[in-house]
Amino acid sequence: MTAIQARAATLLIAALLLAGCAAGGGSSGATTSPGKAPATGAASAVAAAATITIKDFEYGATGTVPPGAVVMVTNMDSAAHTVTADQGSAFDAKVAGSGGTATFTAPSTPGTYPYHCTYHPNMHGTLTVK
Ligand SMILES: [Cu+2]
Repeated sequence: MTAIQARAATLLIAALLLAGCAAGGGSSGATTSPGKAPATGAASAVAAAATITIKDFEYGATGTVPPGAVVMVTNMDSAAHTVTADQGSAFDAKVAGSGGTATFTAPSTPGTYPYHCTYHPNMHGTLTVK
């Protein structure tokens, strides 16, 4: 191998390494962005993808949220409530009354997640992750 060939080979390896790093960084960034809900118009990554408003001991419409999305809960009742997954420990948010708010992270696995209030077992809602 001549000196020129050796140098060319070194440059080629360096270029491949750089390309590999750039591709890796780009793909990891791309995997996080689909988690955001485009319909909400949220400008910030920390903005809630969905909101559940509790009023008169009823959960407002939750709609569908992306996996791992941040869901905000607002409680308009004077009594405290929770948003607790019926099965497992997928999520469990306690929300103080009189306009209190709390956030929880939606499960990363798509599916339908029924939830309830631990204080008022007659309160039920459903969170859809898709
Ligand atoms: Cu309650």
